[in-house]
Amino acid sequence: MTFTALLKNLSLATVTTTSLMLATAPQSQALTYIDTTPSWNGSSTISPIGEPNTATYGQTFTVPITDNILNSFSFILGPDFYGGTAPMTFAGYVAQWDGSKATGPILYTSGTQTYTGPGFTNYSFNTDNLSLTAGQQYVAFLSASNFFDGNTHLTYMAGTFSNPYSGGDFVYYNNGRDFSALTANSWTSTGGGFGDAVFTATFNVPAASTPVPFEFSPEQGFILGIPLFLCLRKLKKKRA
Ligand SMILES: [Ca+2]
Ligand SMILES: [Ca+2]
Repeated sequence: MTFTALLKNLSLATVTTTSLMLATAPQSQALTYIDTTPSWNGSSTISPIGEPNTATYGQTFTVPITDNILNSFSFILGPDFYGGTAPMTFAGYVAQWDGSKATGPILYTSGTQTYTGPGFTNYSFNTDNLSLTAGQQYVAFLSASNFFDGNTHLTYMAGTFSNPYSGGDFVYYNNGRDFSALTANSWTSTGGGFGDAVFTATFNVPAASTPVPFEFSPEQGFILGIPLFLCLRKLKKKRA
């Protein structure tokens, strides 16, 4: 069949049912994991975190080059500090890290969490596809600063006291109830001395644009088909 014959056989009905897939399938799997848990002995901890003094513990991390979407992060708290000062109320946060402090806006704030003890409790935060800058350092942290009530409430955080993760370290700030100090002043420890927290983070690639399969409606197909119909007629006349 020649190209002209093929054109002649192309009916308007064919045009009206043409479907086009414009994008590839979405990617939702986490592709990069940071996980220092294998370097934890199951009992070592850093303490104390909570009210009244050392209100903020965190871990700095470097965003992978292609997988720059943060899906989740986690820390482990416990056991109850000296057996009696839980509950410790706090929230989880993410912000950019400038080498000595959090900087810019707080990019993620969790709901209120309460450690009640007595054992270790894993706190995992779903950051809902938080888009970060590839290669840039950030800090994920837990802070009790916004939840002080005048009563001492403390616990521990699981720590590796080693350096399984090279893209960041455990950091802390004795910022008391002053949450704004976290982005204003250098933190008390900006890394190195305590190794890495027992910390996980998951990342994936930016979601591909949502697939947009579409079909021409009969009306659209008719309208789009008119120029083709005229073109075919013109072609037919020319050949005649
Ligand atoms: Ca308290
Ligand atoms: Ca480290």
